[in-house]
Amino acid sequence: MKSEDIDQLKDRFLKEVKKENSSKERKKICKRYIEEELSSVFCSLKNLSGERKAEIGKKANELRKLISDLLENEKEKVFQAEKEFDITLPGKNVELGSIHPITKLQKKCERIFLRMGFAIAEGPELENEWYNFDALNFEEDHPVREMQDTLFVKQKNREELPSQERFLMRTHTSPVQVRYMKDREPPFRIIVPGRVFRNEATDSSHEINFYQLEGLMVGENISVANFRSVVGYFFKELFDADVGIRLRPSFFPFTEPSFEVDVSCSICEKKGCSVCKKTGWIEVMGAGMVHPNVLRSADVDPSYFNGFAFGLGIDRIAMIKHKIDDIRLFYSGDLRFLRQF
Ligand code: FA5
Repeated sequence: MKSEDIDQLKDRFLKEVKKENSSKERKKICKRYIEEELSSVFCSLKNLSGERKAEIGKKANELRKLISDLLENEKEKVFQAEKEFDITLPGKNVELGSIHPITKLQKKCERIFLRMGFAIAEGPELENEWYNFDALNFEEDHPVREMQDTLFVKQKNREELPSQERFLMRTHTSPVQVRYMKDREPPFRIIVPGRVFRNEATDSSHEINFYQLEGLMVGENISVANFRSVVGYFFKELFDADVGIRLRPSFFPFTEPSFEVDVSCSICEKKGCSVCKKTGWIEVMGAGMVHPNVLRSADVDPSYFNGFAFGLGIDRIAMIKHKIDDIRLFYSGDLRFLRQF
């Protein structure tokens, strides 16, 4: 080793640090030169004769001091930068999102039913035909099974598959009735909030994707009066007022008798508008006494147990509650709309 080798090492080092803009990288270079390059120089000193050892050792020490000072200087710069940070400056604005009005309402509905002793159950959005239709007593040729109403999943040789293996996007939350009852013993008191899908033309009160809240109460000697009382309490709590409720006879294959529940239209105060189709009433749920065949599908003996079920349209309730005249606004992603909740 010659004294010029140390000069060359110094040149190489200075070139490298000058090229680097980031303080972090400059610190890395300094450390590398001290820990690798210079330490191998110091190691090889022992093989040198006295005079050269002293000359090269001195130069190497000078170079180490230069690099260490630079390293200290870089550390100081970072420290100064941190010290100069003004803690009195206003913070950066973090844009917070908010909970969607439908989710907010769903949570509110859940809280009311929880107070009445209902439990919350869930089921899959991708459902099979057996749970969505067969188990709920739908006839093989029921019109809702048509492509116009239901979003079916494309499957190879679909027609040949059993209904348990034919998939669709659930058209309602009712399949969870059977899913829930199947492995449990009555009595049951559950609600099932969730997203459902229908293949329909949209308008101000119909969406292709919307939310329902299913209710199911099964036990001994349950009556329509019990149902009327539960929904009466629910709507009173939800609207914080006595809204008008009316039950109309209807038909669902999975309930007998069946009814449609309407609440008075708060958007037009019953004067008639496009949402209530000029009737002053908005249909918000389908309901009825659970059909014995549904109980049988779930292995519940209908000679001992009976009950009621209902399916509430959460979007429709949100429209009434917030006086919104078009359901499509909920799914428009328009922040001007969403920021109002
Ligand atoms: C049903 O879906 C039944 N499963 C409800 C039910 C459950 C009946 C249990 C009996 C026992 P229906 O298709 O009527 O029923 O829908 C229920 C509610 O969902 C309606 O009252 C309405 O509030 C809402 N709804 C229906 N279609 C749409 C749509 N396209 N967009 C928004 N909300 C809808």
